Amino acid sequence: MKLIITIPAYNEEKSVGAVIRGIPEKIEGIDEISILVINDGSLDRTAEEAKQAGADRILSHTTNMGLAVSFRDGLNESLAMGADIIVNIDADLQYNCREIPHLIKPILERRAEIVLGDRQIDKISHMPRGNLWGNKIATGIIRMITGLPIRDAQTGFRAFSRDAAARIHLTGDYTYTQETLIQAANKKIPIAQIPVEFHRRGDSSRLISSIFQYARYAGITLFRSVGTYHPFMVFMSIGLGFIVAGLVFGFRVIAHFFNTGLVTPYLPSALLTTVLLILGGLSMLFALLADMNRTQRMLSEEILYRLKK
Ligand SMILES: Nc1nc2c(ncn2[C@@H]2O[C@H](COP(=O)(O)OP(=O)(O)O)[C@@H](O)[C@H]2O)c(=O)[nH]1
Ligand SMILES: [Mg+2]
Repeated sequence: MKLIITIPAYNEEKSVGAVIRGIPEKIEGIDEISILVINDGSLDRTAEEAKQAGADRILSHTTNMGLAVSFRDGLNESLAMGADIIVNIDADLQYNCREIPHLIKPILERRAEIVLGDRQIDKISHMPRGNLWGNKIATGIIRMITGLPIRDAQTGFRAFSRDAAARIHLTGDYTYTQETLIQAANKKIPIAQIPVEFHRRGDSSRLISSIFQYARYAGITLFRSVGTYHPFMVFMSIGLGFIVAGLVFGFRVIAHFFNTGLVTPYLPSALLTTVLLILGGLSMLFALLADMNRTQRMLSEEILYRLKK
């Protein structure tokens, strides 16, 4: 069993070395451990510090591409390096490397293919109020979309089996946390959750400069993910919405038309009804097209899965 630990890092010279040195040298059930740092265009000594601390491979981007791209590259590189299990942990010492053996246990015992380290954000006092509520709302939305009892959808401390990593194809370029869960739920990949420690960050977040920016990007990612897997439902609902609105506004017009054959007394309503009904019909046609596109995506995903495997 080969375990690869991926560490996305952006300007983390102060902590990346300590994270790497904290990784256990031996783990029960694992024959080989490799450490892969994704150095995302850091302007400081992140790469040197990581190398010195014993990272086996450092994947460097020339410029800052963002965490989602780095995470995706980390998963794909790990698969290419022959990983059986992949663990992602942040470079900022907020998670405890000593907990890696617990995190991978459900995968070793074949109880799950993905394991989430639940930060138990209700029990900690150092998370800023805005982040706390942002996290709770985002997790609530993910629970609704996936139908799974996820406790912490934004955690960065996660483990993946080789098969799960090969099945997940990320396309978002800002956050990977929700997209992985939505895909996993759609593909019925079993997910386990274990409580983990979550410490205060020594300096400021590299990720969240404003909670509104995060909400905007996360919103777009969410909408895209749902639209990707349930386009028929999304566009049919929009179409039905237009048609119902059209019928409500047009009730009098239609009744009058059937009685007299005229719409002239209600010309503005007639116009609005026509527009709404056309939009509804178009949305429904679009639902059919999008559904065909989804079928194509599923076929492409199957090819990608086999290639990655
Ligand atoms: N590769 C890469 N990693 C990033 C980027 N931004 C943040 N990270 C890393 O992702 C992890 C989580 O970021 P962090 O700033 O701690 O986010 P927070 O814990 O949600 O506030 C850390 O290891 C960061 O170094 C980025 O643009 N690229
Ligand atoms: Mg952090």
